[in-house]
Amino acid sequence: MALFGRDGNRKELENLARREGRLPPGQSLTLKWPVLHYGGVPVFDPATWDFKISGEVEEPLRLTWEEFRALPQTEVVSDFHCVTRWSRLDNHWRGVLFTDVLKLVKPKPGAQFTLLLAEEGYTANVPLADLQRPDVLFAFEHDCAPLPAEHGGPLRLVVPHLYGWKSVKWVRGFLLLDQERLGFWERNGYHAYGDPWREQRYSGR
Ligand SMILES: Nc1nc2c(c(=O)[nH]1)N[C@H]1C(S)=C(S)[C@@H](COP(=O)(O)O)O[C@H]1N2
Ligand SMILES: [Mo]
Repeated sequence: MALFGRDGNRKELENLARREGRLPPGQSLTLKWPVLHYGGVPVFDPATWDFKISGEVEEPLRLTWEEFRALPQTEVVSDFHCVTRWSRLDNHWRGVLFTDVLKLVKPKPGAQFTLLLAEEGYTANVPLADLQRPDVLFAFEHDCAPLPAEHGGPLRLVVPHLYGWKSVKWVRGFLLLDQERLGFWERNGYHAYGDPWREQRYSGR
């Protein structure tokens, strides 16, 4: 059920979301859209931007911005949970499903893990199977508008069922791996998997 656009204050909506099982433990509802990231906001140049897939694939792939934008598009509505305890519900995303991107390469049999690669060296690790869910996409629109640069524009990953640090902003590609390789926050004390429903916030796995 859509909670946004209804009458009521934040606390009422939060109670409703909790009753409906939409808020993971220890999270509170925000009606705003916080901006959260490490480092600066990169400048986007469509002429030089590319998206690369390599690692455990038969042939590495490189797509230009034009080629990426020509891929089939999908809309997904999903909730977003940040490890710093805010959740934003009913986000409308538009972009390319991870599975539609993966179709363009031939993963080697051992490929079970991924490392997402973003501007300025930001990375996040996600098991391949978790990205193959029907609500995981590379998004370039949010709530029917181009994704603002501070929220990851031109392109970000959205992984609704894991904490927000896995939803890599300014994403530029990914590695397929036969062994787990930890990403930026995961090496710095965050949980390797990050399931908000099990409160996998920090360290351990
Ligand atoms: N490249 C990059 N992506 C990132 C981050 C970051 O520091 N760098 N922070 C993550 C965290 S912790 C969260 S909660 C979300 C926040 O997304 P938002 O700023 O659009 O709300 O982006 C994630 N993606
Ligand atoms: Mo976060």
